[in-house]
Amino acid sequence: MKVAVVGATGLVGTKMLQILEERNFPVTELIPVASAKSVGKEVTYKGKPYKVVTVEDAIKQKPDIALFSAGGSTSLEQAPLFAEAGITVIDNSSAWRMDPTKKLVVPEVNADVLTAEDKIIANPNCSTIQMVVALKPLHDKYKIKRVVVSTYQSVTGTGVKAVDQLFNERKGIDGPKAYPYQIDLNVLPHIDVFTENGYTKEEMKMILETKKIMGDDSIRVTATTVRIPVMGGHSESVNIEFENDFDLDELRTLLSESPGIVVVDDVANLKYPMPLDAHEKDEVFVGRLRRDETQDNTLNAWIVSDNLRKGAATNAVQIAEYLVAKNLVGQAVEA
Ligand code: 11C
Repeated sequence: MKVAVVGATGLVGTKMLQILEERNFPVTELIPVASAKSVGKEVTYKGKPYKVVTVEDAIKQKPDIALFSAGGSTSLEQAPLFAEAGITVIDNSSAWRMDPTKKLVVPEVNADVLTAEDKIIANPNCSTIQMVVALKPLHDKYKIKRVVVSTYQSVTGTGVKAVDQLFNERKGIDGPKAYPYQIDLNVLPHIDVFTENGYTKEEMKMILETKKIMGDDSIRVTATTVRIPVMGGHSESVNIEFENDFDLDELRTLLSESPGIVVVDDVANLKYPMPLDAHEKDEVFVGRLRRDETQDNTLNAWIVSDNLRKGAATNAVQIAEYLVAKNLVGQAVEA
């Protein structure tokens, strides 16, 4: 596969290169792409330097797949140029996620919706991805009625500027701010912009994307998304009400046998998921499993995952792996 990575110098783009390499994705040619100010810079893949090129140059080289992590407006403008040239785009921005003509995919949940005709495929928001990986087996078995989620999100979800803000504040250095307030030693109940209904866009993403990925509009979701001064990964406290009752041990076993999930739930030995442990891992870690004793058929859970990996780059590469495995991409499909 000829693979272009658009936004190759950003936090997620860099992680995409790392994950393509780690998972030994069948890259025959790598085409790193970035904005004009990064063209000519070099990125490293499998120990070799590659020069960053423009979008136009990348399209001329006709990659089979383009992994996009270049922001919503760039994606709206440039993903169709790739798609029109027959290149399959897997886009990490929010640009196409709720477009009814585009698939929104988490491989463990709904890879089967993909076809060779899908030329722009949307990668969901990080906080949504880790939640639906855990929700899917539970929904299949017990049928979810309602989800109440509060998040504790890493500054890496915002990007390099936010990571710099956190460490500058920690060292007492004045510098550019990614957030309207100090993030070190603080908590901001505010991720992305506020919308008319008082929820933030991040909260609305969790609500709407969950229904689309799970393929079930009847699941009611409400969310509060919060930024905390942490790297490593996003954490989520999730209250899940089911139509049917569950046995807690059986539910724990079900989760531990489901794809992409590691159950860490041994409070007697102080074992529970934490972003420090999830960092640089591809799985979704689930723990603190317990009954909500105030309501029938209801579970409390704690879900942690590395937002740059499963929440972004790993999920995108897994979509690409699925397309390759099912022969839905590349020369063979076009011939
Ligand atoms: C955050 N979830 O942690 C965001 C980052 O729609 O892909 C990813 C935004 C997105 O700030």
